[in-house]
Amino acid sequence: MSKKFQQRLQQLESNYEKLVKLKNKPVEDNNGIYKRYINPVLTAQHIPVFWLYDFDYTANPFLMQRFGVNAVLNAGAIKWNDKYLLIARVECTDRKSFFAIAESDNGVDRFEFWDYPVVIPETNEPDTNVYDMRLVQHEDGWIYGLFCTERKDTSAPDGDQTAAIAQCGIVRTKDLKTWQRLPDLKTKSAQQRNVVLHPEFVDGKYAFYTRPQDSFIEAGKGGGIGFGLSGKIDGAEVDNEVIVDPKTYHTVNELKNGWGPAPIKTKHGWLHLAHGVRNTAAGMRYVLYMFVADLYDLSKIIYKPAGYFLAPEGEERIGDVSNVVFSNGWISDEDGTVYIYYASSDTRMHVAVSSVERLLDYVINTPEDGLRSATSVQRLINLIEKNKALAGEQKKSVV
Ligand code: M1P
Repeated sequence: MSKKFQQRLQQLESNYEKLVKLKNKPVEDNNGIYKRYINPVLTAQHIPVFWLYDFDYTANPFLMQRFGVNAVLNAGAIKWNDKYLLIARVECTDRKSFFAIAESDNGVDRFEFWDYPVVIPETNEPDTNVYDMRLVQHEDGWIYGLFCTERKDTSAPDGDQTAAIAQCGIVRTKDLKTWQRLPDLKTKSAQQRNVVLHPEFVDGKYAFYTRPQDSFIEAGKGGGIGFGLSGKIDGAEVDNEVIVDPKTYHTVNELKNGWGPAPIKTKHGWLHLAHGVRNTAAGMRYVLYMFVADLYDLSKIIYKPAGYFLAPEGEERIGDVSNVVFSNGWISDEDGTVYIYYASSDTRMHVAVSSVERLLDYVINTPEDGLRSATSVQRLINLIEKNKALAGEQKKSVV
C-alpha cells in the first residue's frame, strides 16, 4: 500500500468518525409546538467508508469510490432494546434505493448505520425499487415494514421508459435482522403509496391506512387518504377503502396527501402525522400536517388544525426534490417525548422533538381551516382582542 493511499484512507475514516460523533442541539427559536435540531441526523455523509470504497490497494490504487450513495431520506423509526432506530431509504447514485438501519442512544444525534443493509426478500415479481418503509410493532407480535415497491408499467406505450406502478410491499420480522416477505397488499386502486399498518386489530382484522392513486404521480380520482380492513396479513386484501381525509380546494393538501408513520394512541384519540401537497409555479410543495382520529372509529377525524405543522425551512428547502418535507417515522417515548423524524427535499433526515401533551394541545386547540380568507382574518382578530384584554390583567397576576 502507498503512503498516499494510507493517508487518504485515514482521512476518510477520521472525517466519518467526526461526523457520527457530532452532538446535536435544539434550535433556540421555536414555536412552542416542537423543537427543530441544528444538524440533520442522517445524511449521505453518514454512510460508512467501508460501504463506499474498496480498500484493496491492488484493486483500487487510487482509492476511488466504488459504490455511490446519493441521499439518505424517508426513514421509518422504532425504539428497540433502548436504542432509537431509523430504517432509512438509502438512495444510490444509480437511483435504486434500499433500506439500512442506523441507531442512536438518544434519538437526536450520533446515528450510526449497522454494518449491513437490510435484505428484503422479493416476491415472484421482483421489485425495481423499494422505499419509504413504515415500521409498526403490531399486537400480533410481529414488527411489520410496509414500503413502496415500484415496478415498470409494462402496459405503457413503447418508448415510455418512465411509466411505473407503485404498490405496497409487506415484510415482517421479530429481530430487525431477518425479514419475511409477504404478498403485496391488494386493493381496488390502480396504484398505492404511503400505506401504513395500524398497530392494533380492528374488529379482529388488520387495518390499513391507504392512499389510492390513479397513476404513479397523480393521486387523481383517488380522493385522498383512505382506510380499510383485511381479514389476513399473509395475502392481505382491502376491498373497501373509505376516504378519511379528502383532498380539499385551497388547503395544504389540495393536490394530494399521504399518511406519515403509524399513529400514536392517546387518551383523546389516534394522533396522526401526514403530508400534504400543493402545486406551485416552482413545482410541488410538500408540508406536514396533523390530526386526531376517533379512538373507536379510526376513519373519523375529530380534530384537525388549519394548515401545516411543519414546512421546509432554510437549507431544508433545497435538495434533489426541493421544497419537500416528508415523514414516515416517529418515536413516542415512555416519558411522553415524541421524536419526529422527517426528510427534507428528498436528501437528508432531521429530527424535531415534542411531546404527546404538546402535540395534543396543538391539534385540539388550534382552530380548523375556515377555507376562506375572511375566516382567517376573523380568527386573527379574535386572538388579538383576547390578548389585548388579557395584557393588563396578566401583568398584575405575574407571580
Ligand atoms: O418527492 C417527494 C415524495 O414523493 C412521493 O410521495 P407522494 O407519493 O405522496 O407523492 C414519494 O416518492 C416520496 O418518496 C417522496 O419523498
